[in-house]
Amino acid sequence: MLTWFSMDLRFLMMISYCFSLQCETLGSSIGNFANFSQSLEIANDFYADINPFQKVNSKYFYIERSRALNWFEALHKCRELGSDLVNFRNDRELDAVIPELSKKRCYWLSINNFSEKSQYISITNGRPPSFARWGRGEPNNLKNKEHCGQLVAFNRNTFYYNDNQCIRRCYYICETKLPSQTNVVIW
Ligand SMILES: [Ca+2]
Repeated sequence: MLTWFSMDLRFLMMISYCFSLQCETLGSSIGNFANFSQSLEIANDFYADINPFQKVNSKYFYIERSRALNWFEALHKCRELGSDLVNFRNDRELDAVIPELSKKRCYWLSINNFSEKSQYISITNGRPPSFARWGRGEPNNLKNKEHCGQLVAFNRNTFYYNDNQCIRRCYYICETKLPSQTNVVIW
């Protein structure tokens, strides 16, 4: 009786959440209560796995650690995760993420100067960044080929912003306020 009651309760919970959160494939999930996992919109009172993002202060960041890409590929990967390339708003945000980075690597940011050479804007909101920690003499648009913003540790010391060629391969950082879709498990 206890088992049946538990299964019924789980079933009712699943139905309830699917109706309220517009479960995508309810039909395929019925009959597999023990490991029911679906992609659902996050509810505030609901436990949600934010993987692959990690929370740093009030934001969620994803730091790519395995594959370097050009700026366009990096942007696409962030969009696939429902996020954008990072647009740090202030020193506090940047300094909180720096300990997670490798000084041997570069990381793409959201800023570029595609539309106007003298003006960097963020692809995240189409506006000039409210914060930028450019390295000394940067952005220098070396050989008139550098149009994408990256984070790099000059001389493997401290991380600064630098403009570089968008086709260069760097790792990248994605940001989102809250992952809009994630895996939720109901036991
Ligand atoms: Ca440069």
